[in-house]
Amino acid sequence: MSSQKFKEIAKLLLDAEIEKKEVLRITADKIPELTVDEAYLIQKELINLKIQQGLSVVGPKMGLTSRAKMKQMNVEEPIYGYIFDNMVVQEGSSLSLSELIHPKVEAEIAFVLDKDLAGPAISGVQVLAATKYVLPALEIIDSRYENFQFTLPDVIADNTSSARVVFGNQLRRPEELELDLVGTTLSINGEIRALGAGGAVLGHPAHSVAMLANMLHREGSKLKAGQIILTGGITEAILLENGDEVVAKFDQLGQVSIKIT
Ligand code: OOG
Ligand code: MG
Repeated sequence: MSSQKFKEIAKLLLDAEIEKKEVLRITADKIPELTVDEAYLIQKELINLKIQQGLSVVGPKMGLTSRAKMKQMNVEEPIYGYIFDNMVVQEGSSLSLSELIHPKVEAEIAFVLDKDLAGPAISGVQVLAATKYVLPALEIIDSRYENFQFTLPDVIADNTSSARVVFGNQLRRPEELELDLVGTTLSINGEIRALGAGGAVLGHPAHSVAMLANMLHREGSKLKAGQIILTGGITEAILLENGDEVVAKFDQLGQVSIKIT
């Protein structure tokens, strides 16, 4: 597959995001045999286009790290993508549905490292030793594909559906908590729509960060101190509707909220 073809697909996905128009997934027509490695090359082209437009990376994210998410999306493998500065929405503020295609929300635990972490054999314990803070987050995902349906390579190319993120204001040291036991509820308009615990994410959210460091190593890159890293939805994602008041509560980590208008 030529790099020109990858660039064209990256541009198509970026245009879909900017114009808020869904597109047919790549494996349905353009490249049915797209591999995971090729999909990450398309993602890299997409990331480069965003950087050329003046955007900057807030941090990498993991996706499809919980059973609930894998089952919901019918994809069985964790993936990674990137969050950009223009995706960050202030905690407690509002987000207009008109900015997005068919957004869904998920509750996640985020990490901030105080040391760089490079694979290939990083473990959860090493992640915890390199972690400065953990904090709660809401991720708003918005696949650029028709009906939010895709295969593993499709979603990787589409920067893992990244669209918006809301970070909570409370920072905690990781040793103050047992992150796998941190209970989480995701409520909309006062009704709990999904719930789980940190351990739903690969047994412990630190394992997700370790896996990310090890996956990045394969392409010669690493996790950097100061980046905010999302570890993946604890529960299935919930489709957003106009007027929704979304609140994710995390035991000992506080809460994060957003209003959908
Ligand atoms: C892919 C992104 C998944 C997560 O936290 O699992 C993700 C998707 O479900 O569209 O961000
Ligand atoms: Mg997510």
